[in-house]
Amino acid sequence: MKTPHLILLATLTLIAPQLNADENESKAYQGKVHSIPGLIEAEHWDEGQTGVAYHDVDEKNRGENYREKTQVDIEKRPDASNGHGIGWTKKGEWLVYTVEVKKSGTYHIEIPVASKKTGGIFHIEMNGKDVTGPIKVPDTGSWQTLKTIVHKNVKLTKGKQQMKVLMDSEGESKSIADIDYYKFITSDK
Ligand SMILES: [Ca+2]
Ligand SMILES: [Ca+2]
Repeated sequence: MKTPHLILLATLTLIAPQLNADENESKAYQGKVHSIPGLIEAEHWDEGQTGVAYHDVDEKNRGENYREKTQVDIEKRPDASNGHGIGWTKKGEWLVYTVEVKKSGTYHIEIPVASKKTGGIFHIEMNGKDVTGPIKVPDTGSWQTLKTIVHKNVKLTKGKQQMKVLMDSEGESKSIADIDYYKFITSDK
């Protein structure tokens, strides 16, 4: 009489790790892996649940319902690329983007940001390794004014990887920055 239980147990054991793997997976937004060099819209972080694809301190999306239900604060703004960016950023928040670096080398990143008063500090990791060091956000005059900052000397290794943008500390603005996109440009001749 024990056999059916054993079969059930064996079946569950086979299925369970797959379910967990799926739940804990961060997947490229709409199945499109971001290419580097290239432009990555800040609002196109990975699909996946909180703690996997993102962490946002605000319980609800404080801005626009641009994509699936999420805690991440998306902002609709006509001055931004793709008409959207992220806003209401707080210390401890992060976003994951599945990317493919096409060529190993040195890059610089152009990032349009907006901040009323001096913004905060964030950094970018690739597969858990800090590749930028602190990126400081200046006062751009208002939350409605995007200014492109350029972060240089970013060394990247070829291959598919997880890019993670981490909000480290808040500035005078009590936030880090509104961010439109991250554009990776090769610095190598
Ligand atoms: Ca937030
Ligand atoms: Ca954008």
